[in-house]
This record gives sequence, C-alpha cells and structure tokens, in this order.
Amino acid sequence: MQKKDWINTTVIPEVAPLKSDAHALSEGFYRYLRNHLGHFLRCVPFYLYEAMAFTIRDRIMEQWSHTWQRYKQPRTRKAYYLSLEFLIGRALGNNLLNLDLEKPTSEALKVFAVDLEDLKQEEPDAGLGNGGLGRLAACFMDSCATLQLPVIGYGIRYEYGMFLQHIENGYQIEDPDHWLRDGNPWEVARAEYEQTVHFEGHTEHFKDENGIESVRWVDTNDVIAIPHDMPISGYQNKTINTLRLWKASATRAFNLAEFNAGSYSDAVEAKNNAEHISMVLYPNDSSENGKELRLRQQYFLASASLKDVVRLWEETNGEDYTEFAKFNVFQLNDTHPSIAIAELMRILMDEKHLAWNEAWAITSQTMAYTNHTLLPEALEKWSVSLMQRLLPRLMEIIYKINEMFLHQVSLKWPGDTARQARMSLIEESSEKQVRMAYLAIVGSFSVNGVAALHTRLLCEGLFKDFCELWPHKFNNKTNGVTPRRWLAYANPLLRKLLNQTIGDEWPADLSKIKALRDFIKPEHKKFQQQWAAIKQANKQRLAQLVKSRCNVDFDTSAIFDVQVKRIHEYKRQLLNILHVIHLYSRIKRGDTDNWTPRCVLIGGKAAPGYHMAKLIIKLINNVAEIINEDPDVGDKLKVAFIPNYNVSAMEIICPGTDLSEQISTAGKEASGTGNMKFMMNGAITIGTYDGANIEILEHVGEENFFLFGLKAEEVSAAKEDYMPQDIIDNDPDLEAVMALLDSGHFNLFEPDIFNDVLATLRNPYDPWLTLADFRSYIDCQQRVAEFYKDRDAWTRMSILNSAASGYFSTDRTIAEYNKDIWKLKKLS
Ligand code: 26Q
Repeated sequence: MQKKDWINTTVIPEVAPLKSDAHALSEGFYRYLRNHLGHFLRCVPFYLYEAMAFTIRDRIMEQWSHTWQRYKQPRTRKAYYLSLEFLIGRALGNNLLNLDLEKPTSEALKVFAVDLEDLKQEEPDAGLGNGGLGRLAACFMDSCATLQLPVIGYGIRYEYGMFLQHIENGYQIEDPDHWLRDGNPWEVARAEYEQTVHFEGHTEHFKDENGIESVRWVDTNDVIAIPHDMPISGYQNKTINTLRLWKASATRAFNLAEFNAGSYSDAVEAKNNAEHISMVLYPNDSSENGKELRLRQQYFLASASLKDVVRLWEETNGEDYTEFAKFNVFQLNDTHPSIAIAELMRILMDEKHLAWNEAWAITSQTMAYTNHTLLPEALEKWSVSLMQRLLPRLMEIIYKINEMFLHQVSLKWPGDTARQARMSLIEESSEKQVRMAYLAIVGSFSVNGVAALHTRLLCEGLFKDFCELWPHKFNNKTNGVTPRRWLAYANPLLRKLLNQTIGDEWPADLSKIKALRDFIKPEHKKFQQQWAAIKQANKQRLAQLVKSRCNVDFDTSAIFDVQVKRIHEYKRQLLNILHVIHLYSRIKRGDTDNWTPRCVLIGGKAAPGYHMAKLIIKLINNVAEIINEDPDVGDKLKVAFIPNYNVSAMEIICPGTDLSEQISTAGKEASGTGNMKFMMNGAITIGTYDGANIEILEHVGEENFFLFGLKAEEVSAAKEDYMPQDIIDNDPDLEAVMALLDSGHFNLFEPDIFNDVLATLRNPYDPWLTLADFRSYIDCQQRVAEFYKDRDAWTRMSILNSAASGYFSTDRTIAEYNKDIWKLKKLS
C-alpha cells in the first residue's frame, strides 16, 4: 500500500445512521448472507453467524469512527495498555449486550427460523492469552470503554491462540487453535499504518553534522507490523475503543533483493521467518526462559506500538517532544513488553535526536509497570548475549540505564556493594542476564501489584531494595472483572431478577449491587426462592455441559464444587483431589451418615512442557473414572475434568457453581480473578488467606467465607521443619488417602505412573506445602457439607456474596488506575 497516495475526502454526503430495529437488522443480515458472503439460507451455520456479525459491525463502525476522531483531538491525554495477551473470548454476544441489541437481533433471526443462541456458538473464542493476566487485559479494555477513557490496547494478532485441549486416556493432548481460519469479522486491517521493526545488525557511533555523538543501528533485518483493529464496545454509551493487534509480515525490500538475486526459496524462507513472529501464543503462564522467538515477539509489540504512538503524536505536534509525557502514558502488563522502556529511549535519541537526559525524563515519566507474580522463578530474564545479537542497540541503552541507576544507588548507600550487585539490572551469573523486572521498575514512575497482600509481599520480598529507594513508586491496584460479561451476559436469569429488584444501573455501577443485602430478610422469602431457582436452572445448564463434554451425570441437588484455572502446583489442584479421594474412602468405609452429595468439577490447561501439571490432569481423570463407575458411590460423589476450559466455558460454569475453590498456597497467588467471577454469581468461596481472597473475605465477612489453611507468614515458618511423612502418620484420614494412592488403586493397569506426584507430596522441601493444609481443608469442607444442608441459609449466604462483589468490578480497578496513574479525562 502506497502511503503517499492519501486522498482527502472533503465532501461528506448526508448519510442517515443505520436503523437497529428487528426489521432493519434482518435486512442487513440477509444482504450480508446473500450479497457479501454469497450464501442463501441453506448454508452451514457459521455463515449465519458471520452475516450477523457483519450486520452488528456496521452499527459499531459509526460510533467507532466518532470515538476515534474524539481521541485524536490535540492535547488529549491517552493511555496505552501494552500486553502480550488479550484473552477476549467471543465478541458477538458481548457486543449485542453493550449495544443493547439483544432483543431486536433475536427477533430479526426469528424471521429466518434461526436461534440467536445457536448462532453465537459458531464464533470461535479469541483465545489470545494464557489465563488471568490475559483475561484481566480483556476486562480492563471493557471497563475503559464503559468509563469512556481514551485507552488504546496494543497486542499481537496471533494466528494461533491458546492451544485447544482434549483428553485421551486421561492425558492432555494439545491441538492447534487456528481461530482465524474462517476469517475474523470483527477486525479491520489498516495496512496504511504499517510500521517497520528492526532486528539484528550492529551499531555505529559517529558525530553528526553538529558534532554531537550519535548512533545508527544498521544492517538490520526488518519485519513489517500491520495493525488489525478490534472494536471494544462500552456499555450502552456509544463509545467504541480500539484494540490494535499487530501481524508480522516480511518486508518488500528484503524479498525483492532475494528475488532479484534469483533466490526464490530464500525469499520465501525470509518471509516465513518474519511471519513466525505473530504465528503462535506461547502457552506458558510462567516465564519460559530464553526462547529467542518470544523475545522477538516482545520487541515486535513494543517497537510497533511505540512507533504508532509517535506517529499519532507527530500528526498534531510535529517533532516537538517537550509535552509528550504530559499527554501519553504506557501501562506495561507485566515485564513482557518492558523492552519498550529501552525502545522509547532509542526512538527519542537516535531518531528524534533528543539528549539522554531529555529522553530519560520523558521515558521515566511515561511508563508504568504492573507485576503479576510472587514466584521468584517466574521473573523474566534475558541473556545479554541474546540481546546483543537480536537487539544490539537496545542492549547498549540498557547498559547505560544501569550505569546511571547504579550511580544513584551508590549515592544513597555509599559503599554497599552487595546492594549494588543485588539491584543491578544485569545479573552477573556465568551467563549474564538482564533482569527485566528491575528494568521495568527503574524505567517507570509507577509500579503496582494486583492485590493488597501481593503488593505488600512485593515490597517486603522481591522488590525490597527498590521499595526502600523509591517508596512513592509502589502502589496497589486490586484486580477486578467486568460485570457486563461475567454477570449480565453470563447469567441472563439473574440479570433479569436484579433489574426487577434493584433497578438496572448495576451493570455500569456495580456498587449498586450492595442493595441486595436487604433481601436476605425473612420478608423477602419470595426473592430468596427466585434466587435459589435461578441457581438451580444455571446448575442444570452446567450439568448439560458436563454431560456433553465429559459424559458424567451431575445431579443438580448436589453441591457443585468447582475449581477451574491453569493447572499449577501452587494452585494445588492436588489438594482438591486428595479431598475427593478422602470422600471416596469414607463412602467405601460406609461412613456416610448425613451425607451431602457433591459434584466436583475441575478444569484447566497445563503448559505443554510442565510434566507435573500434566500428571495432575491424568490423576484427576483416573480418580474420576474409578469414582464415577463405582455403584457404591452412586450420586453421593461425582467427579469430572472438563476439557478445554476457556472463556466461553467459564460463562456457563460460574453461574452454575455453589462452591468456588481458591486453595493456593498462601503467599503464591498474586490475586486471582476467577474467585471474583464466582462471587458475583453467588458462589461461596472455600479459600486460603491469599491474593484477593483476603479482600473478598473482608468485603463479605468471615462468616460468609470458608477460610482454611496456613497464612503467608505461617507458610514461611512451616517450611523450616515441614515433615509430610509425620503429618501422614498422625492423620488416619490422610493415611487412608495415601494408602489408596500408594496401592495403585487409581492406576491398576498403569503401574507407577503417579510416583512423581506421590514423591512431591512426601517431599520435605515441597514448596507448596500441600499436606500441611490437608487437615484444615478437610475439616473446612466438612463444615461446607454441613452448612449446605440448610438450603435457605446457603441461599442467604449466596445473596450476600453477590451483594458484596461491587468492589471487584474492573470499573473500580480502572477508576483507581486512572486516578493514581493515568490521569485521563473522561470523554463522551
Ligand atoms: C513469560 C515469558 C515467556 C513465556 C511466557 C511468559 C508468561 C506468560 C503468561 C508468564 C506469565 C504469564 C501469565 C501470568 C498470569 O496470568 N498471572 C496471573 O495474573 C492474574 C492477573 O493479575 C492474577 O490474578 C493471578 O494471580 C496471576 O497468577
């Protein structure tokens, strides 16, 4: 595309806005199906979905261009959310809700005897994320649009999203997720705004015509970044924000040279190499160290996005950067895009000819960093040698940043060389490494954790030295979830009841939901019955899903006990399964007086290279098979592992859950956000004193939360003399559970396969202290079972959980980011 051929359209004809009644929508739908897609009503259902998506997109477009024009006005401060992951899920249903088009759309389809619900299922999930961090980015985008804040999301348009999981013989099998195979009706490619990203080559230091020391980065291999924009609709407010996703493509120049040299296959190979950058999302939710392609992805995102912002800036301000920091702020979603700090320095110095101090003042007042982990092993590091080869100019800049920084440290703590070594951006190991979190802290004006405990522990632990140096930089922003997708959309029955009971303002102002508290009084018996009936209907819907995906029968009168999240040892799915085995053992012993029937659902993906996580999946499946087949067990206990847990599955799962399992080792889960989705939908949490669980407990009151286990400080202390075998020997229930596992009861024809699991449980150095919390967990589950028998009391507790969930809306989270960090003006 030739950028020089811009044409100004000066005459804009009067165009009436599109109508959005059922008739207009059915016309639009039919035109798309027939004239655009070339199909008639006898066609595969995907085309019906596509035609409706285009019809809705037309309505979005009008508002989108208006929002975009507004954001482009001079002196409009904007924020940019830089993230390697945006776990969006499906868009159609969410857009219909936000545009208030659900009713006319479903009516429009009735004319064709098509059911809107069926058609929604045709949309593949946009699974451009691993888990919490990616989904948080998606919820944030939703809240920014709803709060009418000028925030642009920048990410990568992965051709393949998070792998699809299926189970074979109890084991996880990964299948590629080619979500773009049939096209994506929601995206708009904007080839005219492509950017060039440099890699490799070398640097040349020289004096420019004014005798000023300058640097050129030359002989680079370049990749083109092509933006693909996705609309992010605000809730019934005519605001459409933008998520700009970059696709990698080979440069024409590079290809041409190869073609002219007659080397067709080399040219195609170069094209392939370039396009690999945006080919696939890395499926690890803790850092997989050292993969060159991952560093390429990070720099590709950072460089293309910064250049795009610089282009927008120069459209109105020319090359004057004095006020750049006043009007722009970047939020770095973990360290993944933190190379942006060095890249902004490079652009300002090498391309815009600012001096170091000017460039540093701008950069360090423009960048803000969010940390999402407490696990020291998950902190990103990149080897200096890889950086020098791939990004030679950026490595020089990082060294210089470090030099200036360590000088500052030495002034504050003279002679404390140990501290200098500890705080250095470069780890002086045998293979030198760049500590990306330290780069992010040094280069940012704000550093935040994602829950109160997490932020406190960061300052006491991982980032202690930095908190002492710059206490003012550190702040907390407790996570949230969007109540539009996770309550209004996922739970339409409850939405209706809420609207009737507390009015319809809660989706845009979840603090209103506290009005529910009143409805636990005896005079609101009818409301409580309706609440219980809705939970029952949602359990029915979940039971159908479990039947179709797992072929397990869940009886809706049982307690629905659910743990869905990435499979990780610190999240302790093992503790959950030990409890399941304990219940099974009680049933087999006949210890079933006053039994509360229970259906346990577990789901989540394991990183493909994480052996223990994959073995845990196999164990869950084997245990489920034995229990579900056993006639002695019957309906007392059912266990299912739901394959391919994703955003769309959670939309069915969280409204149908009674008990939300949030059982991480205290001090390990930064926040958790699934816990909030469950709470909003009236599930009760069984959880440790960890992450945002603590704040959930504080909001709902401890009498409405099932708390168990060691606290973070106690975990550290318990590690000193943790002796799991002693714990087993002193607890007959645990002894019985371990005996079943040891005997191979769940792997009779697969000898020894669970030995590694058994060894970690018995390991005195088990970092997750699973057995230390066994007794407390089992006892707590017993209290849950007792309590569930009083269904009216349970319903009141359920209501109180929803009523206390107002704080956990991302609208509150984003309002705090804006007040403390972004300082944007709301625009309408
Ligand atoms: C890094 C380098 C190379 C490859 C992969 C990665 C990588 C990718 C994803 C590292 C980490 C992640 C994701 C982390 C994550 O999801 N963390 C979760 O973030 C949530 C939102 O703040 C919290 O609620 C969770 O507690 C936290 O675990």
